[in-house]
Order: sequence, then structure tokens, then C-alpha cells
Amino acid sequence: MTPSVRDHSIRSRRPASRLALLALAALGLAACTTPRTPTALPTLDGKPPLVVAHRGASGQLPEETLEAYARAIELGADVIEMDLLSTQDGVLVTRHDPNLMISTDVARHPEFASRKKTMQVDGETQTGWFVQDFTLAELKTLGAISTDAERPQQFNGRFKVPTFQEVIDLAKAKSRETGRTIAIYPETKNPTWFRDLGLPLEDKLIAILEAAGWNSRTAPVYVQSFEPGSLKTMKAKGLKTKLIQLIDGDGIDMRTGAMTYAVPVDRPYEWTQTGDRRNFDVMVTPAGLAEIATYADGIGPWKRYIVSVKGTIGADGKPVDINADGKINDADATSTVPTTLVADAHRAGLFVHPFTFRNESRRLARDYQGDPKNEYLAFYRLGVDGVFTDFTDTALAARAAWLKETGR
Ligand SMILES: [Ca+2]
Ligand SMILES: [Ca+2]
Repeated sequence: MTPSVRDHSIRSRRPASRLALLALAALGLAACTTPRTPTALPTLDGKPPLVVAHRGASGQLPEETLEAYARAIELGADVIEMDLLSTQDGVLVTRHDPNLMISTDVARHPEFASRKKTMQVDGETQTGWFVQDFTLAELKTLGAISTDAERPQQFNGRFKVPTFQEVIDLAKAKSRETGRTIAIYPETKNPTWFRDLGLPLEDKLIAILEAAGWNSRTAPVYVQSFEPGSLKTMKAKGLKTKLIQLIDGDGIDMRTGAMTYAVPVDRPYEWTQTGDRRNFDVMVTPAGLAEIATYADGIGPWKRYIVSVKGTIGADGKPVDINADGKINDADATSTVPTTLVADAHRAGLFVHPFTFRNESRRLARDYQGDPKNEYLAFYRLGVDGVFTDFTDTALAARAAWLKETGR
């Protein structure tokens, strides 16, 4: 769906002008002017939810590459999402993890063998090759790889790591080419950690958006972070785009459906550094949402804060492997009753973009019956304002079905 079509659906709910009605009545066609009135959409602004291509078309191609972003746009994404890291020479590039072993073929480059090391990232000990030890020129010699063994591997090593600027240029070129507005959704990744390395992300992000002519409320830009301090810093330094507070968690206790917390996704790393022991869950309380509304426009919660899952517990006290595949995962669990988070956030004036929607059957609760569209439908009906998805085409197909359901 294009923004213009979305606008049209809003306009169509307004009463027809009196002049138009009179003209049609005069023609004896008045009966034809009373089509079924669509029900109001439960989103914050009444518009259809945004489909945000999480790391590009990451279900199909190595994530956060120009190719993955171009594919997502081709599939119809409204927004492309990217994580920003800094190279040694201070260039913002799009990668999810500072540890390049996760998403590139760096381990196959003998010339960089000596740079392998062990260090802490947001309190978690990792071994690998790290982005801040590579110049942009060096990074450009690496190939991106799939981060998920269940997904296509045949493109590994073929695409490069893009700079943030290259992705902006792509979004603008594709907007011109398609006539749609392709928005971007950059995340300051590990911002405190990068600041401690002497490579802060915030000033560079603002400067790049400013130069792109995109530092405004109406720009097609959503800036996100798990760290409130990063968002507040950028706002104080003059960033005017929409801002989104991300809210994480580690896992779900299959016995209760409750969120569990563990390093490094228990709390914003800046809180850990200052001795604040609270977890992310304080952000979803009415007080937490009111605090977020003082500096942000929306929240990006893990979807389990809206609909969780719960397993079946056997006589031995352990979750039952319902589908008998030898593994315990979401396919052995059932969705729990939705929380009030969407309504609570909307009441605080915040939009809600939950993450991350994926097609793999092991990642779908049993009640979705193996069809990922059923999960999107459940969340669209609850009024979410957008979804982060690895599979843009599935999210769009489900949105089309839901809009039809609402009479559009
Ligand atoms: Ca991200
Ligand atoms: Ca199972």
C-alpha cells in the first residue's frame, strides 16, 4: 500500500460534500452514494499500519545490504529499517552487530586473522572481529552473509556492507522511481558502548539527516534506540524527526507466559552502567509510557509485551513438545490474552510498532495454525501502528486482508 492510497482511505471516511450529494441525487443515483461505511481503524492516527522491512528483505537476502533493502522496496515495504554502527574511521554503516563474524565473511579473510579478539559488548563477552577495528575501506572488502541458517545461503559473500548514506541515497532514488515515499528507520546501536570507544553515533546521524534535508517532523524518518539517553541526546542536539523507544526482553517462561530478562537485553546498557537495576518492563507501565512520551513519539516493543505465549506443562513440570519434533519453541505454545499495552500507549499519545514478525513455523504460536498471516491479523486488530517484519510480502498480504475485513 502506498501512502497516497492510505490517505485516500482516510478521506473516503469523510462525508461526501453536499454539492456532490446533490448532484448525484439529481441524477437519481443517491442510493449509490451510501456504500458500506468502513469501521474506524484502531491505530493512533486512524491510518493503516506501516510495514517496516526489518533489516531489509532479511527473510530472503543477507540483511542490511543495498540488495536486501532494494528487494524490500520492490516487495512494497513502506519503511526500511537499519542498525547503525561506526567504523574505525567514524563512518556510519548498517550492521546489526558490532561483531562482524555474525553477518559477514570476515572469518574467511586471512589478512584480518590477527584482529580476532574477545571483548564485552553491552556486558556480554563475545569473540570475533569488531567493526570499530576496521576502516570503511577494509569493511568494503568483506561480504555479507545470512545470519539465520534456516534462510537462503546462496547469496553469502556476494553483497557489501553499505554506509548509512548509501542506504539513504537508495531510499531517495527508489522513492523517485516508484512514486512512493520510502521511509527509513535507523537505530543507534550500542550507543553508550560506541561512545565509550570514542566513536559516538548521535552527532553523525544528525549531520547526515540534516544534509539529506530530512531533519524535520514530516521527514520520512523514524529514529529508534533501546537507550533513552541516545534519543534524549539527539533531541537535545536538534534532531527533529520522529523518535521511537525500543523495549526489549530476553525470553518467555513457557510455564507462565511471563517475560524473562538476561544480559544484554535486560535493560538499556546505560542503566546497567549507572547501577540502575530496573528491567525494560518498567517502560510498559502507565508511568513508564508517560515518561517515554516526554521525549519520544512511539514505542517499539518486543511483540510479547502485547501478546505472549504459554506452553503446556507436563507431569514432570516441563513444557510438552506438542508437535513432537524434539524441540520446545513457539510452535508448542499458545497465545495468551493480549495485554492493554497498545491502548495504554495510544492513551499516552505514543504509536506502537512491535518487533519482529517472521514466517518460520517454529516462531509461530500453535493457534496461528502455521500461517504467519494469522499472527499479523491478531496484532492489526489490536491497533498496532506498524510491524517490524523480516517478510514484507507476508505483512502486506495480511494488511490487505485486514483492510478488507474493516470494509476498505
Ligand atoms: Ca534494529
Ligand atoms: Ca516442538
